[in-house]
Amino acid sequence: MSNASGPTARPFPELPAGFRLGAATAAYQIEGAHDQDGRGPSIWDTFSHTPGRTLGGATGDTACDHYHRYREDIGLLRELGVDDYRFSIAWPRLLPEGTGPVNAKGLDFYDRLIDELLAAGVAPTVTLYHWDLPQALETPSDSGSAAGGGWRVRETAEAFAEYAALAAERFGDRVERWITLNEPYCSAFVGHAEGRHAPGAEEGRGALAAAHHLLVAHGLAVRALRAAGAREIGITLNLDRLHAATDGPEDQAALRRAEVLHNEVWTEPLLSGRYPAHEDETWAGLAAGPWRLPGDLELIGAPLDFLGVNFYRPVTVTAAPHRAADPELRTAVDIGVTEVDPYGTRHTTMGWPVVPEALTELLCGLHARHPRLPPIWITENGSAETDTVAPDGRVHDTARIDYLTDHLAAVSAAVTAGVDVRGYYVWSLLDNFEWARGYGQRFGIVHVDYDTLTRTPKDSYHWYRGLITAHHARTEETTP
Ligand code: GBH
Repeated sequence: MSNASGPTARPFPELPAGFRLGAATAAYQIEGAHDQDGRGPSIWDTFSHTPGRTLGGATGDTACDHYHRYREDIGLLRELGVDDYRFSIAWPRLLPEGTGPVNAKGLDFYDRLIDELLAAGVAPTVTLYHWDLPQALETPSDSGSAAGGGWRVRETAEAFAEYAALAAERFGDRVERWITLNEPYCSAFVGHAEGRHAPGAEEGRGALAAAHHLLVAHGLAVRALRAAGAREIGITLNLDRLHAATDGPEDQAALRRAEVLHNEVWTEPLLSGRYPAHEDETWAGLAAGPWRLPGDLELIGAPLDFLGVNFYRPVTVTAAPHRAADPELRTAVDIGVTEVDPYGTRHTTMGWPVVPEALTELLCGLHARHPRLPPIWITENGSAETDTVAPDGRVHDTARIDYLTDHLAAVSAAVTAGVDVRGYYVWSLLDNFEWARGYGQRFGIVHVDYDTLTRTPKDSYHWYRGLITAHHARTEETTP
């Protein structure tokens, strides 16, 4: 396609007819209104309000105030012309205690959101869990009925299935795609072993139990969603395209350990119905832990309609001594691996190297390794940049336009090579609360001024709009 694509004047990447384009967000990162209309607290409220946990003590109390400004934000989506919008439901808005009494005002909010999206011609893709576990499931309140323990206990997976059933019964007639979990790797390991995400724990066993219970939660939710007649069901993983720093045996062994921890702990049970075989005690522990019950792997490995993949950057690893003194932690994330950065290329403000071909390689690798691979959706891809509103009132984020152009071309190359990729969502519609990094990282194609909450579409927004228009025109030409 030869269309000039705006500020960088590079051609738009060619995508197959019918390929769907969208944008993504997550509840805690944009909604705010953390204590309004009956929403219960989540582990991210607790974590962000704990001193020292997030950059500058940032919280999601207000965030982008999307809870009150969703009509304006849907207007931005309509103007943009996206096919799909991926957002997450805040579990503690529907069920303030995680289980038990339902909050009608929470259901009403997502009803209105979904109806307005449909009126704007945008299909909803709903993530059920983007990290905001109801606090009552982590530590029970005096009045609460939950047992506590969070993802370390099986009851949380059972509560998740009830929540999934509630959401599917209420919204299933209007939701196109359901994503059970976003990046369970982060929930299990960043949250329970590294402690950099909520609930901020540094436990080996706890992290392994959480990993298993998250997978069980996924399996139970798939069953509940199917029973409620949900349309398409999948899960979103942050899979890594990994390299070893050298060909030496130690780095190659480190690479294998990282492949297991970052990718195979998730892809093997989900796509092959088994835990990865590895000599390392970690994975033996995960597979044989007391948390595993007969039938779990069949449940976890039930067929999916799609696999969501979030991709930002490749990772290169080298062998390193264990960092943790605690031997229990060594059986979880501290696997004797450290990241190095040999990438002589541009880096985003996250410090992440920009290497688009790594996305093609990741997708082709998945396709080659998994005979049962369902269709893939890129459910997040994007770039954090230093975006400021220029004197002309615009945000000239040409580096982001380059990033998105190159990664869409990388997806297109994977499709050409035979990988079944159905859609691509930009992370993110809005600048938002970037977890432990607070408001210091801007991923949006729309700028948010956190003092006034003014939204300013960046140049990348206008570029994406042009790309979507051109893609739709081309799809109409090729499909009678
Ligand atoms: C995704 O995570 C998330 O789904 C999304 O919510 C997020 O906004 C987006 O990517 C961009 O990061 O805070 O310094 O401890 C991607 C994987 C894992 C990247 C956790 C940041 C924490 C680094 N993320 N990691 S730090």
